[in-house]
Amino acid sequence: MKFLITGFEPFGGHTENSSWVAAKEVATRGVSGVAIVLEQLSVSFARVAGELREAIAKHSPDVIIMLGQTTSTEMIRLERVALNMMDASTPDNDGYIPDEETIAEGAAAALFTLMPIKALRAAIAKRGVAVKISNSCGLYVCNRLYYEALTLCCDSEALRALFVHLPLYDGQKSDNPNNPTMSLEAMVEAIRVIIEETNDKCREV
Ligand code: PCA
Repeated sequence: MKFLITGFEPFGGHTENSSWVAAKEVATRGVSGVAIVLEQLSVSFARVAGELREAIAKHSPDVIIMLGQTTSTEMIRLERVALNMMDASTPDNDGYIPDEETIAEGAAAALFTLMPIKALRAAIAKRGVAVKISNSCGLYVCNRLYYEALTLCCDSEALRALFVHLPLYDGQKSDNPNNPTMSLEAMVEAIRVIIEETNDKCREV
């Protein structure tokens, strides 16, 4: 199976994005029996969907694992749902601030992942990494990306996608002393578990 792992460029005044740091580390270490390709995406409402489509056309993955950073969690967050809405209070990296804009006119208000998030949560927790299922991916660029990915999954029977929000990693602690962090090791472990479990489940079918 081929997994496309995406992470984001830095945004919001951060010099790094934990999602890209973790994505690179997962790709470097690899997972046995699995092909992993990596793409960095822009924190841009206007460009992120096109970048995802290009990455899919380039790599033809079976599974897309999208990673994003959030300062508001100390746990890995497996995102269940993407909403057909863009709204922000801070600009994206193009300087754009959407005000309750629909992503796709007339399309579903919400799209759900078909990945087995409860089984993945259990598998990650078993390795001792703090994890939870989240029912809101926010309304910022991560949700915009997830809505696109889940739309593409509706169009293609075989494609699966999951968005995972990560806390800041421990290397960002000194720049963000008031936010929770998680060790890079734990994040990489969680993502590798997601890949291993997904690969195993698909081989059983
Ligand atoms: N997090 C943002 C966008 C890029 C990222 O890493 C989000 O949660 O929407």
